[in-house]
Amino acid sequence: MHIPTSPTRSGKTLLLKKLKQDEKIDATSSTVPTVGTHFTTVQLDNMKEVTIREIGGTMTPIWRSYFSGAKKIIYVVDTSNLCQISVAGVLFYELIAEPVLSSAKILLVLSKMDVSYRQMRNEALLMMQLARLKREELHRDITVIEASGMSGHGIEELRKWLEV
Ligand SMILES: Nc1nc2c(ncn2[C@@H]2O[C@H](COP(=O)(O)OP(=O)(O)OP(=O)(O)O)[C@@H](O)[C@H]2O)c(=O)[nH]1
Ligand SMILES: [Mg+2]
Repeated sequence: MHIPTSPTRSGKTLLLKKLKQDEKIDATSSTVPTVGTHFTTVQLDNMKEVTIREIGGTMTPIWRSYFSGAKKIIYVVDTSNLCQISVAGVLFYELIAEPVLSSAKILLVLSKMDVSYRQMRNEALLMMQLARLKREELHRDITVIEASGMSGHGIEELRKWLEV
């Protein structure tokens, strides 16, 4: 299982920390950019464990080499920074068009919701042309959630998605 990214610091590491619940997170929390990839094991409610591999933002040029065998993909987009949405959209398209991921379940996480507005979320989806992608890629199972590793918003939803 992987968490690919958009090129800027979209919030993957903080989201995983929050999901793992092993550290208190508040406004003073900080992360360092993930160098290469990083494995995190998360305990789910149904006594199962999942291992998630974060693919650091700098790894997108070679992220294909990590795709084979992935059953679920979590793609994290920073909704508080619309300047990088078009790049995030292109990479997302690359992801869903990838043949080795044709049967993978895809979760699109709109992150940093604590510092973005609802209108920005709608703009982000429009700019990523999600409606069109869903129409044209009907066979794809794409779920969208809003989340924040800082406030914990959406973490339960993310957990549920990992459980099924
Ligand atoms: N306000 C706010 N800031 C966040 C949130 N998530 C992450 N950040 C901040 O955004 C920056 C990048 O977060 P990371 O979690 O390291 O991002 P990343 O996607 O893992 O980045 P790379 O590993 O470089 O690909 C850090 O300064 C975080 O504190 C969030 O939900 N809300
Ligand atoms: Mg990271």
